[in-house]
Amino acid sequence: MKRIFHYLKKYAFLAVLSPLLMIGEVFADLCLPKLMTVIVDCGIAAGGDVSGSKLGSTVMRILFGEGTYSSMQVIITFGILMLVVVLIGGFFGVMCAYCAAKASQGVGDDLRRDAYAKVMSLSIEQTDKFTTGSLVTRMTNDVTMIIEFVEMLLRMLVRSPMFFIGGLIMLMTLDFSFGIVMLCALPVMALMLFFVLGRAIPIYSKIQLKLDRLNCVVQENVTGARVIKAYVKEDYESKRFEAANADLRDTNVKVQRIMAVMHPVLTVVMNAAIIAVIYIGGWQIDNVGGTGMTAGTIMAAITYITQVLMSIMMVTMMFQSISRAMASVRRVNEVLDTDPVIVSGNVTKTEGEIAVSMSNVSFRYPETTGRPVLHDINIEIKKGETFAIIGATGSGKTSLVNLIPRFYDATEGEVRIDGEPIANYDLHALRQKIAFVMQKSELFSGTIAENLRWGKEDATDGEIKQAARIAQAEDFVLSFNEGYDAYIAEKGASLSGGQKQRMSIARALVRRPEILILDDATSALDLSTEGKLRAALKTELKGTTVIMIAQRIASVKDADRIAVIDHGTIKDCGSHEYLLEHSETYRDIYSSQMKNGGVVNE
Ligand code: DUT
Ligand code: MG
Repeated sequence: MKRIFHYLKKYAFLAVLSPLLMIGEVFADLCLPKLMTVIVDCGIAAGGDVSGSKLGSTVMRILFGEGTYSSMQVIITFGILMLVVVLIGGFFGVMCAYCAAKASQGVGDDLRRDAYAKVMSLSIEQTDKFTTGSLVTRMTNDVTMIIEFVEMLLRMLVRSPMFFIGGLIMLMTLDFSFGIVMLCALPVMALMLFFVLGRAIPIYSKIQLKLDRLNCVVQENVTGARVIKAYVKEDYESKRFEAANADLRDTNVKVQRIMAVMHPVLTVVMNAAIIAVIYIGGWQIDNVGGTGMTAGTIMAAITYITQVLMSIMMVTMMFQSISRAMASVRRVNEVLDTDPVIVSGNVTKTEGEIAVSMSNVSFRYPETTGRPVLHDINIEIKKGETFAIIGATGSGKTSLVNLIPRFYDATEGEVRIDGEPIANYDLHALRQKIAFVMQKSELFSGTIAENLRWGKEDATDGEIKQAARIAQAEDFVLSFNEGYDAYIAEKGASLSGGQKQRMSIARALVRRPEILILDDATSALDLSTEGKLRAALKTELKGTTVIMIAQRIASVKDADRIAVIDHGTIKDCGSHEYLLEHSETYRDIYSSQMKNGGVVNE
């Protein structure tokens, strides 16, 4: 909650103004029954004789001077007065709502922005831990709950107690016995609130969890729609969705069922109190002279009772909102309070002969136990070198290169770029040096040119075309009617696997990186296209250090050095010829690929 007030500080003016305006509205509302009493008692019952009412006689004297007034004169005068009071109250009410909305939306906007910035700064392992679905709920639904709460707070915090106390005081000034009726009704209400809220509040935090779950399922199914169709798993996934949905519904119903008790009880208590007031008032008119009890007074009393009990109803609504908001605040706080594990340093520029070096590096994925994924890694990659990594699936190739742009930090040992430990680098500057083509191509909805400019925002058309040419993407790009302006669907769904890979490579090349990492980036290309690509890379990227992962010997045999990785460590390292002679693992891979059609020799 402290955090909410911290955010509200920026809107302090609105946050203070809003309750002040509310005071005006409540004041107007509390005046109305008093004015009505004059209409009923003096205007209707007494035929224009205002001598029985202090308010009536004062107002009439000021407006029309001393004398007698007709019945209609009193009714119309006070009718207009009531209208004026309603309009003033309404004006205050609207202004109050406006201020409250502005302040609460502002708070929500700031919260969302900060939470978003935080999420973007978190490392992959941290966002994985929250799950994407939950992060989305936290930034949307939970923030909305907080907005609603702040708005409620600004409007109701003043309104309810004022109505309650004001109504009670007004009731007492009408007649003391009415106050007693109210005092009898209150404990009943209090008891009910205690039971209802005590049971409902714990359920609210559960609702958020169920919503997370639902979002998670929906998100997986929407993004994985193709796979689901391919495996004809619609029924299975529907059931999973159904289950999450039903769970959310049941929890919601449970809360609503508890809350449903409230309204009928309130109505019963309210009507009982009204009956009591009418009975006591009527009895006084009949049996006790000179108490000043009139029909108008009874009517005013009924209105005040309704106002007081309604204010209690509002308090319960506030509690409801508070308890929901508490759960949401906790969840948003969890995001805001998470410190990124990958902390940026401040080195931005470096020069060195050794582009990438790793000494005694071992790595284990966070929160996993057992054998580390990588161990005893020692490599030095020279500037401009083409360094290939080959190894069985699951041997740790991707994990190894993930350490270079600090997607993860090594558990032990040190990774250096240009001789500088990567922990010292400014993260932005570090990643700017590197272009990473991921094993799984990720493209974004937009035109081809837009996607390529991702690599470098201010790239010229010439640079983009050149990158596409090197990546062997030009042919297929030009085959589209719109060429570079052709639109590609979300996640590049309208392209083939090989086209996506070439787009990703071109995107990386646009950046003109110092270090280019290709993680199995040519796996979907046929051998002749891959050959052309490799030749183009060799001639066009002279100074660039290239680290390429591949499964096929054909893809790596031209590299300056090839590292054979096996079960998380580098077994052998050297040129193709050297490895053929000295590495058994490499020979095994070589012979197995030779057997499968001799692809090694292209
Ligand atoms: N692993 C994890 N968590 C992850 C990613 C991988 O525990 O987020 C494990 C799975 C595997 C090992 O790390 O046992 C190495 O995975 P990596 O992705 O590095 O393997 P690879 O050599 O890139 O395999 P592939 O050729 O299939 O891409
Ligand atoms: Mg991999």
